[in-house]
Amino acid sequence: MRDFRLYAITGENFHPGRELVEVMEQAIIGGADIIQYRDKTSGREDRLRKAKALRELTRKYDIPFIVNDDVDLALEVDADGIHLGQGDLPLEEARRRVGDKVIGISTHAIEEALLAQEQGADYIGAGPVYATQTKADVVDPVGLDYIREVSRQITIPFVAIGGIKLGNVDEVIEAGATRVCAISEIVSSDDVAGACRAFIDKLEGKG
Ligand code: TZP
Repeated sequence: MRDFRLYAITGENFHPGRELVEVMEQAIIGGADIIQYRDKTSGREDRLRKAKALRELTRKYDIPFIVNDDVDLALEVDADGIHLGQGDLPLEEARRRVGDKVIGISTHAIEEALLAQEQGADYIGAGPVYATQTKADVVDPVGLDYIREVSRQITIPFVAIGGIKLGNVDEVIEAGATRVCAISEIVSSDDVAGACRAFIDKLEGKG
């Protein structure tokens, strides 16, 4: 898959009154280079409409578009890939359905990371690094040690996720992450593009 640095995921509850597509466009303008549509609350029609709009947006900027959890939706809008949690569709079944589209897998332990890699995941999410309120069923934070472990043992791309803020991302990078993902720190910002630029600066060692 095409490599990336800053992975922005949608989180509409963090920006009431602001349009989803506008917020995500600001994220892209600020340097987010992959976008995931994650939505645990909207109904089918809304989800289809939003996913189509984000597909259009990401085409305009030529960056990958990933859909969380919903293979049918990913196929319907011709997303570039799908992101699956440990409790979602098994990777091998997802691969049969999406062919050579990107498959990302959330992992919380090195055994899960190694298995995802062996089964042909294109990238893994590693986290939650810190406690986060964003994900309801999230497991306990895995901490920076997990990031160190993954960076030593995993050869496919991995992205650190969970509670990552501009104020703590330095230590995540120091632990070995070269790609980070954030929801609340990006989309709740008054200056979404500026928040992304600041993340990129940190990833480039300039922050
Ligand atoms: N998966 C692991 S933690 C998390 C997801 C989707 C939520 C990340 O959100 P935030 O606001 O960046 O902590």
